[in-house]
Amino acid sequence: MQEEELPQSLSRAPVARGLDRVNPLAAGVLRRNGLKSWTKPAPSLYPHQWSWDSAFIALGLAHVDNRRATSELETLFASQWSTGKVPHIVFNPEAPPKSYFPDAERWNSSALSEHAPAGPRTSGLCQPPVHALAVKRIWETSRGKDERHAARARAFLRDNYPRLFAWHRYLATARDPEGSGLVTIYHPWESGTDNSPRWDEALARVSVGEVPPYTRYDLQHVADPSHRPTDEEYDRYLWLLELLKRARYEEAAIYESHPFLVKDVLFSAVLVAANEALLEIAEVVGAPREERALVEAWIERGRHGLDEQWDPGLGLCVDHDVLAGEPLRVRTVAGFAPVIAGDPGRERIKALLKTLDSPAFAGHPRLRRPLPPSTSPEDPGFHSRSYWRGPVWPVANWLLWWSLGRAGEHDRASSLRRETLEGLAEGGFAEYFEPFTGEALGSTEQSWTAAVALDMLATQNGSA
Ligand code: 9WN
Repeated sequence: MQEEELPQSLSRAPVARGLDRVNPLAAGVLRRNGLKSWTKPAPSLYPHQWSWDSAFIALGLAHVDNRRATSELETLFASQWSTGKVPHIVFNPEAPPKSYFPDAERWNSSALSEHAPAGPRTSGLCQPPVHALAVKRIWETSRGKDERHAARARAFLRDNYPRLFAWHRYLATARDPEGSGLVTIYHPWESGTDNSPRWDEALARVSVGEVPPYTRYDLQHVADPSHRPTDEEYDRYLWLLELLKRARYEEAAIYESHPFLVKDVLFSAVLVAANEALLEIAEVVGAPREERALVEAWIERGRHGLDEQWDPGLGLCVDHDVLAGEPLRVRTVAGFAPVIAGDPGRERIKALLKTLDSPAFAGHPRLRRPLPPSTSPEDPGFHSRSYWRGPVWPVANWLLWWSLGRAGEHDRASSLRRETLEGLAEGGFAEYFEPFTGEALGSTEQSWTAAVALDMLATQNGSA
């Protein structure tokens, strides 16, 4: 992809002065991280293909290189499991040795599960299903283009609808045997917010057994180990992985004996939003009526499930520990799940905006910018530099911005967009940012950070 290929429409999108370099710089990050048909999440920390990163990357690429956006998702979906699961990592056989752990050998999924793809090697987990939102964006950005473009996009939708449907069906069934409308995760890595204090209580209940020896490589790619999860957290992550392997990644066996089963409200909310996008895609491709009815039922069930998780005291939605039968009352950005799922009703929106504007989140007086920290600075689990325990993540800002725009909260959405883009103009395309100083943390040149910037620049209120 060449920077000069950027479409004219992007330069017309109104942005504050001084932000005009963000667009070509963001496109440059995606170009440099790009491999043959997909994009690394970051230059060295993440050398493989990650599921929800790819969805965000495709969403951003849709504005600058539609063909590359489609190949990003096609490469990912080529590794879909026969159960419908889209794996959280597709391993890059050409990644330098000892660059990321756990590697394909540690997961060993194709040997352990008949459902894993035979060719590409993958992890045994999944991540939030942003993919249908990206497919929808690819469709939207092809509109108004020449007939060749539009025909290619239509064919892409036709090919991908069944894969998306199978993916969502997997989540609505295997991951929700209770029919609660909420997705169960087996590991904090599935949430995408790995070391968030959301999981502390449930993880503390897991008694860790003998973990085969391992070496972490992630720490060599960041300036300071405090940006990443601790060794103690890694022991727990690796122990859960051992247990999933012992269950041969079989859903029923996992559900019977796994010590970490949590209903994740952010994951579930993304699924509702993705199901809405899937309905629109179903319309375009003329999908069977029974399938559309199922998707509609999943949407309704998802919203109802989220409603049950509302915590009036916190003014947020909270996760639920299936095994302990208890809510996990932690104040994190995931608590805004109802607005991400869409249509939560006026009262709920009002309560969520009140929380968002309060000192618990974007109204905290010491913040560098009024952007929500991943964990509330008022929560005991808060840590301003540690990964999902406090730093501001542009990708989380994108989710809120997009959702608020969809809810008709245009002023809030505009302010989130402006602050996010100005922060990136100032600090670059880092993975996450210290909330009080704006210092760039984690990896530099993070692909999804660049991708959400491209989408925000090209889009005013959430829809292209
Ligand atoms: C584990 C790639 C991924 C993101 C996750 C983020 C981080 C991996 C890690 O990086 O997770 O999956 O090694 O820390 O938490 O959201 O998809 O960018």
